[in-house]
Amino acid sequence: MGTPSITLEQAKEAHKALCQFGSQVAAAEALNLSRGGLQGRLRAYESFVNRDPAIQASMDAVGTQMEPRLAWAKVPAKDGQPGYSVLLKPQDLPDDMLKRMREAFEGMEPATEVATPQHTLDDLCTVYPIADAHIGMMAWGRETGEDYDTKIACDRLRDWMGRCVASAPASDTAVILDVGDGQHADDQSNQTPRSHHQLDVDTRHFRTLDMSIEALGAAVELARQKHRNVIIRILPGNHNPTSYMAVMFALAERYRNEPRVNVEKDPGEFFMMEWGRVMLGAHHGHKAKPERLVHFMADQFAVMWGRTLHRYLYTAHEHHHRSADIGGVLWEKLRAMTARDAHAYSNAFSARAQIQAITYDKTRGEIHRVKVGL
Ligand SMILES: [Mn+2]
Repeated sequence: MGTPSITLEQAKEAHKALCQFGSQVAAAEALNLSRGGLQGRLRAYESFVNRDPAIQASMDAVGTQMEPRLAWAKVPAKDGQPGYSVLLKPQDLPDDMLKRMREAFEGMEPATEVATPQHTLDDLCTVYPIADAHIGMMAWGRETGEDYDTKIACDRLRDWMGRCVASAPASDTAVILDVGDGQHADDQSNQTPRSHHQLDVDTRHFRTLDMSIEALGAAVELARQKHRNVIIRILPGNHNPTSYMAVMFALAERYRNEPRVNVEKDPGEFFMMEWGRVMLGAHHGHKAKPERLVHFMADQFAVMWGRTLHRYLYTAHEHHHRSADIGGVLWEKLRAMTARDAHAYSNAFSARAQIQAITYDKTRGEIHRVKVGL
């Protein structure tokens, strides 16, 4: 330590000199000390006089008289118990620092539950589809026209969700729908799992998952300030057929005691929901063309199909918009949230990044839409 330890005698001597000479300047001169040196000994004397009896007892136990700045003291073995070392560390926070800390904490709002919004529109449901976020992807702006990395992706997700929520109606229910490829890589091999295409990744997979969970959690916090109920559904894509589970399980645990937030822990790759006379379906779209997905909806969810009049199917995967009426379903392929990577740029893909808030009325189907993008 840089500060030499002060003995009890030196501390007492400094106090005595101050009493005798009446000023710190005179006392320091008499003891041939700088004023700072004298003040250090006076502080040591104060700490000795005002010492907590428990601290004094523990110092007696290890055989020291003055509180050192920082020191290890050995307690010898006794009665068959092994010896151990104690770190003596003074806790001398000046009064003004304590005052400043108290003032800082006094102004801080405690963390509270998000209150249920008082006014929501019972017949409305707003879906926030987030397609192909590709968190963890790396794009170099000089090569692709736009930088992208994990931080940019997560900031974008929070910012765009905030804008969507602000402009959407105060619907009773919100669905945050990750339509697959929420993460760019499935593990640290940095290849697509099935085709082994090389991937440009920003960083460690651990960090990508951690930041993905935080960003989606932030999206939920935004949504539950406006909507009475929030449903979260995370679908797998071809880039993250396994790692999507980590995000899903983490969010399910995060909201396990929050009755207004329902994280769908569903092992299937299809999202299907009924809202009045509305049928909503979603799939990443990498395994079947939309026509087959529509047939599948009619076959597998025949009862829901029969009860509904307005039917919608969302897919993702190809990062550009396309839409068609297919046999009683309005199918829509969504733009991606991600920027283009080097592969997309070199293949002359030119789609713009976007997320949306799409609102459905129980009897009239889609009635409102917000688009947020670059
Ligand atoms: Mn995909």
